[in-house]
Amino acid sequence: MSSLLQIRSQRRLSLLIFIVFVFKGLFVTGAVQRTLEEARLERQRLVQKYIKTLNKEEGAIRLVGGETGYEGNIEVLHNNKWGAICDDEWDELEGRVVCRQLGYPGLKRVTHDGYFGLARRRFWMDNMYCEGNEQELTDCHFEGWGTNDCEANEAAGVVCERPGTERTTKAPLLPQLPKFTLPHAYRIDLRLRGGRRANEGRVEVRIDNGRWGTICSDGWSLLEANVVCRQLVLGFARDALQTDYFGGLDMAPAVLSGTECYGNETTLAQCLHHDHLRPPAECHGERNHVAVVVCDHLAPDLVVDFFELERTAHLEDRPMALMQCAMEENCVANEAYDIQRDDPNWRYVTRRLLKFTASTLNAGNTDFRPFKEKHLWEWHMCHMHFHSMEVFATFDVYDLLGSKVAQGHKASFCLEDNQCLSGVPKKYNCANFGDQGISVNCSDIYLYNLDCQWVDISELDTGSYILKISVNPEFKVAEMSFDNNAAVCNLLYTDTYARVDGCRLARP
Ligand SMILES: *[C@@H]1O[C@H](CO)[C@@H](O)[C@H](O)[C@H]1NC(C)=O
Ligand SMILES: *[C@@H]1O[C@H](CO)[C@@H](O)[C@H](O)[C@H]1NC(C)=O
Ligand SMILES: [Ca+2]
Repeated sequence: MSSLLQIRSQRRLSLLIFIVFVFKGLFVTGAVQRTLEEARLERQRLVQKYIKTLNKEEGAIRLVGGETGYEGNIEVLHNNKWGAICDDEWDELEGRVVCRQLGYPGLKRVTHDGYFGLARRRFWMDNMYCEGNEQELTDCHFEGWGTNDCEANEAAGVVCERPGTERTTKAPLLPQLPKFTLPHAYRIDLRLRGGRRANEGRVEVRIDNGRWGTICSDGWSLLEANVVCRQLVLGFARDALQTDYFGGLDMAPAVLSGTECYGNETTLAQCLHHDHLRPPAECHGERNHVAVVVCDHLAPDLVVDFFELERTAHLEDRPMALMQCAMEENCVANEAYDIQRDDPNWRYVTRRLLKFTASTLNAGNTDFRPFKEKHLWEWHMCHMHFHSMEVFATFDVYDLLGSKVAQGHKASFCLEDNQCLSGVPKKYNCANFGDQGISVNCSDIYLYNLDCQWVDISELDTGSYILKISVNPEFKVAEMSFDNNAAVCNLLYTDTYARVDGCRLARP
């Protein structure tokens, strides 16, 4: 009982953060400059992978019985239970999907006949058939859950490429066509069609007085949609959809594909597209789906308060005995789990944590609301809290060459008004399944003394690093701008202290 009261009184104990294990070096170093889009996709895949595993979501997969994390027999989650996969018809096409789903750079080889041990659980899948480009194993064809004629020694496995090996070893998923801005000399017209109101609809483009056409929906995101809304003087994008709800390709064929904006362009012509003379050069989206926007003059705008970050950052050595909840929530580095497994005195081993307060202001003109509807929030036992967003914030440490060296920390938070400018009433409150959000001119604050509000840097050598804190990192919730959603700071880590300074606002 007393612990419950304590929880009520500690304002944000209810916080929940996931640490996602991002393997050292998986993000390839300096030499290879990747496009924003690639980085975004990679990050999204990793996050999805871990969220699925941690949330025990249908279709999550894991490797068991291997010596390293990137090899083993495969287990898949169905109906909340893990099950093995039978090796009948198991070959490279299936193996590739597994390694990709797990976020590894590629497949080294597939294994048969229980190479990594007997199947420890029932077989969930048999006679797998993948085409090779599926995002998840469950997208492949198989006999049906549990239908199999397999013995325990028929477990299917994989050895994936070691994380950190060069991406060049991996054949690109899709051929990358070159992209260009549209020529200045052209006249580019833009309109929305098929919507219920003037502020929504499929995006139609006319290039140099040609025919009106739609935009291929591949990669269509809030970044591109924001540019369309800006150009049409309709404000900001509230939604970016890939749909035929407002009429699809049958209403107007696509004239642009590969559209990719940074987000600060004033017209769609400044964004990158496939060669417009061969439209649509390439479109993989769902049949008949086109790019759609919903614009709005109201939008939230989260801004990271880096002064608070610089002021509060400090080190703490914390015994693992006090981190059991945090370990359950995966708020520690991978190595901590090895210690727990191998060292009988693990409770007395300490982890070194870089702690800081993260404060986020909503400087927009409407409330910031969580991505998930209230009925989809998940109860989290350890911190006794509901998750309202899969990932609200990430905390990453990079070395000076740009490689991520401390586990990327993904956070699933409770959002509320902790502090508002004078005269602004607090509205959102996490307690008692209250509504979550951040009001205009209010800040959501995660104090440094909260569980999981840290980066576990135990394995890091002392030296100079870059600390990056990002909110709404996947651009899942619409905002006026994403260029102020991250703070990038210098981190000096010595034997006795840590200092964070020189922060600037950036893009996640
Ligand atoms: C958008 O921002 C990027 C990165 O800051 C910059 O390189 C680019 O020139 C900007 N583009 C426009 C159209 O302002
Ligand atoms: C938020 O604060 C800004 C700057 O102080 C002010 O201009 C604006 O009117 C405020 N908005 C609301 C809704 O309180
Ligand atoms: Ca923002």
